[in-house]
Amino acid sequence: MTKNKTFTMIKPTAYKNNCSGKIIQKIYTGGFHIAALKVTKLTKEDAQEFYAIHKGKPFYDGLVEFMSSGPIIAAILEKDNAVADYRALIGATNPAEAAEGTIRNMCGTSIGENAVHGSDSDENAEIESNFFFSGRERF
Ligand code: 3AN
Repeated sequence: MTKNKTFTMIKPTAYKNNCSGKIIQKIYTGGFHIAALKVTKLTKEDAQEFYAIHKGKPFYDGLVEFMSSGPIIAAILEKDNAVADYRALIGATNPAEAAEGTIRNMCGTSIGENAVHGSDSDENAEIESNFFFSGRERF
């Protein structure tokens, strides 16, 4: 049976701070298969489109600016119950409130620069995966 998937990005600050290795290790020890992975960089337009659901919120412009400010790592992760299990592994949106041992607790520096993105539903995991990866980049 095909496992569920989720989509993640290691955000610019975590990438710049050399936190990517620790995050990927957490992903593996959390029982996820990495089906696709790449270093890439969002244009401002890419970030606007990716975060369109947040358009109009007070943090939207800053989020778009930040997410297009430097390289990121994008990945598709597979596991049963992938969306919920990955959100548990990354912790609360605000790193200050993220539980000990979670990725955001470990590598996040502020609510905006919170180390990683994680899909919030199976439907969005599909949309977000397709935003970044072609069929021949998935294994
Ligand atoms: P999550 O990533 O935990 O699902 P969302 O979907 O509410 O959180 O927000 C998407 C992203 O927007 C967050 N990862 C964070 O970078 C940013 N964000 C959310 N709330 C705030 C806020 N109050 N101030 C600054 N940035 C925020």
